Amino acid sequence: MRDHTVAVDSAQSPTALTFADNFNVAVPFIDRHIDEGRADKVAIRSVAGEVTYGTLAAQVNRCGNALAELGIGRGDRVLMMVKDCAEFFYVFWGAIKAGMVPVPINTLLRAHDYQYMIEDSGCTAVVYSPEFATEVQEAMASAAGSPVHGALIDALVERMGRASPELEPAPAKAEDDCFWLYSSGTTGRSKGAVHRHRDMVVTSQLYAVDTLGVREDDTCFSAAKLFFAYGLGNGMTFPLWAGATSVLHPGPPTPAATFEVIEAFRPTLFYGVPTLYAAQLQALETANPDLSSVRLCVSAGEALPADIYRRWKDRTGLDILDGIGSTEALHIFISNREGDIEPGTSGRVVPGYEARILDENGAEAAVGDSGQLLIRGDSTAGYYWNNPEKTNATMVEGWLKTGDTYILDADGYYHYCGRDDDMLKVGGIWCSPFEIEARIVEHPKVLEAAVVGREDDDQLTKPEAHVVLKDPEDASDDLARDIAEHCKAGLAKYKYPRWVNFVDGLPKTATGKIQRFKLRQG
Ligand code: 3UK
Repeated sequence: MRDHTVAVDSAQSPTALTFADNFNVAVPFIDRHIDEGRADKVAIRSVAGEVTYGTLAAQVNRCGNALAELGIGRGDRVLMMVKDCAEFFYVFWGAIKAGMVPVPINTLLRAHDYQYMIEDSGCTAVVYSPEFATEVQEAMASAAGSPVHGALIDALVERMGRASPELEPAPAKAEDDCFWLYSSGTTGRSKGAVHRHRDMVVTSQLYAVDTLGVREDDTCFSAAKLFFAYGLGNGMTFPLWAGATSVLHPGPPTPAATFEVIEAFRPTLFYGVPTLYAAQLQALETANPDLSSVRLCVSAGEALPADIYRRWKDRTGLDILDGIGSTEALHIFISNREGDIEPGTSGRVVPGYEARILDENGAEAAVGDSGQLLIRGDSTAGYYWNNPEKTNATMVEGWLKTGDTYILDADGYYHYCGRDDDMLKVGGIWCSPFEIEARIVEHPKVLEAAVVGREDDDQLTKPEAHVVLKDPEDASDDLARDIAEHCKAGLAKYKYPRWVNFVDGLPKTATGKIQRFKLRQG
């Protein structure tokens, strides 16, 4: 172990991690591989070509230097609206190595979401792929506060060509702020979860290596994008930690595209979300892609129905390991494992994490009884940026409230029972019913609306809208379609209601609050 790095003692259970006093996490994830003789090994594969660990380390340094030349200083936030490509790695690690704070952002969002994040983060720079230029530039133009430096990724890469490939890691401590990830809230205002230098080490070792079994000879392909905590681990930190190879796909993760990537790059590990596995199963009725390189699949983001697990296993012969993670925890903390799968459950606690289920009185729920899930572990975010109320409500004495209701059974498996709030997971991505309702009522024919989650034929949740029209006579299939289109035009596309029901009125409390539970099916 050289200075700046971390000692991994796998003889202990859970694995003990000891961090050097001066610890910049870019050193063990990027520079370590040069010392360990992996300079010529391929770190990243994609249609754009291959990047070795040697090139990666040099490009990370060039990028850190190029960002500094733009006037970005230590501690400054760099928002990233970047597609899955090698440059994502350069910006993320270059910023960290130079002491800046990268903030990967969901690239499916819209200008008003970005404007909020620019203002909330007080970022000095936004780095973006050309695909997102329209929404990002609109957001930068309307954002209040000091001007933000916008850097199109191509221009940054050009600047990197002139920058030095040497960069000393900025001094840091394992507990120092390192990067943020935004997590959606019910009111549509997202919260920046502030992660530390050590957090990616903890998830990579405890979940990826010790639980999932990621190895140096693996090739990882995550259909979930790098800007999600889930994809960030799957497609970047896990392969980098293990000295493995990552396959990146810059486009939308459709069934056809993911099959093509698997056939072309032959990954051994595949990471998806339940909605994708369901769509892939449907596509497999008429397609017969060669999936033989894959040894194991992972699912997270929302509960994987037992039926999808079984159909996937029957059709492909492959296991899917369902596990629950969160942006705040950074990655999966309860999971099924190879040889220990209980379909329809989230599995058991990942060694190194602790879980508690509390009843409505705050007492430990008995085995078999449902309650609120709290977890504790060394990868959880320290706080939400600029939001002490949410921090105090969510992070209590080292425990993280997940917002999920769970049952622990007598065999140690955790059964997901739903959310404690009204938030929906659609295709593994957060979706606030309030935000969709606010958009629907902007439609000129709508008086009011309530949105709830409804299970589709695959038992996966999608938004359903109950709409009261100003004139009930206007109700028609055409208007229902028009309302869905109106949502697609103004919101991130996955948020549109899949069903629009016209109703005479909405169930409300005496104080006028919509009683969503009365609108939910079953
Ligand atoms: C829900 C699940 C049942 C649950 C994530 C893996 O999804 C991730 O992070 P988010 O912050 O959402 C967290 C919330 O999503 N959820 C996630 N996985 C499952 N519910 N079964 C599951 N397997 O409500 C949780 O609180 O978007 C997933 C790794 C990293 C992540 N950030």
